[in-house]
Amino acid sequence: MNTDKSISFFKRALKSIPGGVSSPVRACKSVGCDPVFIERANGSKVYDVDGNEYIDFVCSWGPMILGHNHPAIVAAVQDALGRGTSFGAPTPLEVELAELVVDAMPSVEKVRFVSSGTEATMSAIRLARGYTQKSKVIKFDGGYHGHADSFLVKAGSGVITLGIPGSPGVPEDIVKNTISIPFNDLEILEKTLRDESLDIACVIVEPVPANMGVILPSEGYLKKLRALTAELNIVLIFDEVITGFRLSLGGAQAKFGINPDLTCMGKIIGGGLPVGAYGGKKEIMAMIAPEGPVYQAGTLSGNPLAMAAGIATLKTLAEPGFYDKLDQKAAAYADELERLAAKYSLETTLNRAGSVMTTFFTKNPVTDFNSAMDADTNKFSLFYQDMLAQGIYLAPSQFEGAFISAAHTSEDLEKALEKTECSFRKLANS
Ligand code: HOZ
Repeated sequence: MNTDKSISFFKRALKSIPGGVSSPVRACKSVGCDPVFIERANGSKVYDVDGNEYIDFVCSWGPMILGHNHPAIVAAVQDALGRGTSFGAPTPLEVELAELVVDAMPSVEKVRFVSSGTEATMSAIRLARGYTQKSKVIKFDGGYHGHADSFLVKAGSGVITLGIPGSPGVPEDIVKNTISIPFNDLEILEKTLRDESLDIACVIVEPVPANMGVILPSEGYLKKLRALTAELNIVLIFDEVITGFRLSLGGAQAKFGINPDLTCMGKIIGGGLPVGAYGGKKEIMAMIAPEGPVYQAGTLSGNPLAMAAGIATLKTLAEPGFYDKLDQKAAAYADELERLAAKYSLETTLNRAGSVMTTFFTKNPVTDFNSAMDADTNKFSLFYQDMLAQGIYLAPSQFEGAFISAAHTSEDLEKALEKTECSFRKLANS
């Protein structure tokens, strides 16, 4: 595969952009590759500047659940574009998307739009602190909630991928207000939450963690988390930036039947444009300025192009049978991946939630950060490089998910399985 143009763009990018990248492909460093530069995408495929075609399992790291260039989204954005790109003022589109979100997400009574998932999570914890008048934030080891200071404690995603322990620039004074505990451990959870000396304002959790690879909550774990936080007047925040509109139209909360107090959204809600949102109980949301005293702002929040893309996406996702079809396709694909791994006696564990999955290169069950860290990242790097060379575009990290979109055809998935078999065979013989 010729990637000369990507190589030359990367050299050029290194001169003006730190590490040559702005997006999550900074993780490429961990798999010993430089990123390919993308020229365009359509449906289930992305095309690089050298004209190579890839079947895309990154899906822009989650948002492209309908595939690239979905006609409804393109039409909606084009229509909005003709009327102006930003007003810093309310629009009918903003109200329509808010109503769609409130209808879809069981626990969300009111929603505020921002421009990224990070903005949503950092605003949500400020709100939780303002509402409870308490200070500490509980998160989970390997949980990733964007890159605001408070979350860069035992964080997932690029932080574990690049092996960064924390981050210089985050003051100790801020870090001391974040407590990170292991996911799926009920005993530590209860002990921590019941410790009155901690002054806990909120717990923020990805209900299905997907930034240390996909991890499933153990039976009853989220239910217990909800019960304890309700009992102890701690605000429960679901970070549904990945799971929202992915596991079902109502996200993980609808899937598991658990209502958090606040929900953070991003990715799919913007249909590929930069949108985030946070929402929840009216009583808590009433604390946000200008209704209440908790300040939060953003010139481009509620941007009309992004709102239009979000509306078109959510309306398409609401079509009957959408998630059943997508999940069945993903389940069948995951079964085949597991069959192939067994055929070549590879030690892997596949975790899947609906249409997002991770194949960990370890035979042990992966239930939390520590067990995720058992995965053989060298093996993953070889696998990644070989798959890329065969035209299969995966996230360049063992600790991310592979996304299936509505645009993946059975031919795409068969082809991806064929290439996977080739890679697995090589790994088995290496
Ligand atoms: N949430 C993104 C993928 N899980 C990572 C964002 C980033 O690394 O920029």
